[in-house]
Amino acid sequence: MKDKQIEKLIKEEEKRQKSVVNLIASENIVSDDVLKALGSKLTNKYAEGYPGKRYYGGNQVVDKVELLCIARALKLFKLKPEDWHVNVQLLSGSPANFALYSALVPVGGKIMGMKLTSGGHLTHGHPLSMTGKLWKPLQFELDKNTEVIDYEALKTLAITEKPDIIVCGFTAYPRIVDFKKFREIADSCGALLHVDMSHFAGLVAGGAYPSPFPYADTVMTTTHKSLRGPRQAILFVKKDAREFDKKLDKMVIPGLFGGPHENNIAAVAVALAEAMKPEFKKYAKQVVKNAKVLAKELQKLGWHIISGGTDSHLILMDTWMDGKGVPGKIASDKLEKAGIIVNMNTIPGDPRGVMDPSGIRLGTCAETTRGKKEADMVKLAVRMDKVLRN
Ligand code: DSN
Repeated sequence: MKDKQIEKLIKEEEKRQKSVVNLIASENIVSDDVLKALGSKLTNKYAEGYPGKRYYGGNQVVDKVELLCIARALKLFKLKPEDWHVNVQLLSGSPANFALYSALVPVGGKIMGMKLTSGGHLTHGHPLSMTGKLWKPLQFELDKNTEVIDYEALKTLAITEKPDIIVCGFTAYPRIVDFKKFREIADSCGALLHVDMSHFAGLVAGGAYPSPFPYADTVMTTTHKSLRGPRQAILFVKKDAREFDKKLDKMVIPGLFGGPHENNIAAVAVALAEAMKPEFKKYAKQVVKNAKVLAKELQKLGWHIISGGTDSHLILMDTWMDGKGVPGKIASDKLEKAGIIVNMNTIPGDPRGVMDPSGIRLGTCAETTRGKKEADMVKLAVRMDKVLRN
């Protein structure tokens, strides 16, 4: 590179990434092919609009890129093009959720989603997010004793409050979600069911987590977490008389965004093809096996694992334990000093608060990409326990 300053920083970051154990649940390590597509000359092209309907000239090639990405997204999740419409232009999860609500929920309508402190996301209607300002938030929490979703309580809330849309999806909920029950709850109050599968999309693709598609009206995923692609998002909407496809595409452009990043879209296409390979199935299953072992070992060492374990790549660990342990921020700092990267996180009903929470969130996607197996998780748990108790 001619820019030596940036070259040096990129090298520094590469070195940092190599030298640490990465347990950030939303991160992964992409292939060289994904990086090549991201850094390709496709970045030079403006392509406002959709394949075959662009505002600028010269889109013969990027049209093929975008169509290939869409076809691969459908194939990976076993969807028929006559049943599902796909938009691959969204840059990340938050703008994708925002675009979906903007297209399908009237401003002032109600969004029902899991509270941030229970494992939901800001864009599931948190009062500080625009999704909780432009729409009325209806936030639910987990059952205090079991630390899992109480579907009966959700149904009562839905029937009483009649949300326009129910968001099912999480950034810090470790368990399998019962999509069928969510569908029944949505039907009981006439709401749309939107699944945000950003965290577990790769597990769905690899057959290690149930698919939400038989139940959802709309599905969003980011592509950079368990799916192991570049930073981008995909929106899937059911194709039927409700015309979600037309409403969504019109909201994305001209409603909210301009030119899509075709280099990102190409990189997503590469990741989707990688996720179709038999190795990816093995990978997804190993991600879950590793998380289960790590959770169990930490539990054996005396730590409170929220909900008693995990069914996915994600573990929520209460490090504070009512004052018997350390707050999440201190736990995260101590681990970082020891070369283990995690993020502090609230736990359900957190007594401490969002900026100084009681726990940490762990994930096994990145370390599984590096080839780590169950025995490594046992050692890792012992190492983490030593650091946290020091
Ligand atoms: N920041 C992502 C996560 O870590 O889960 C969600 O936006």
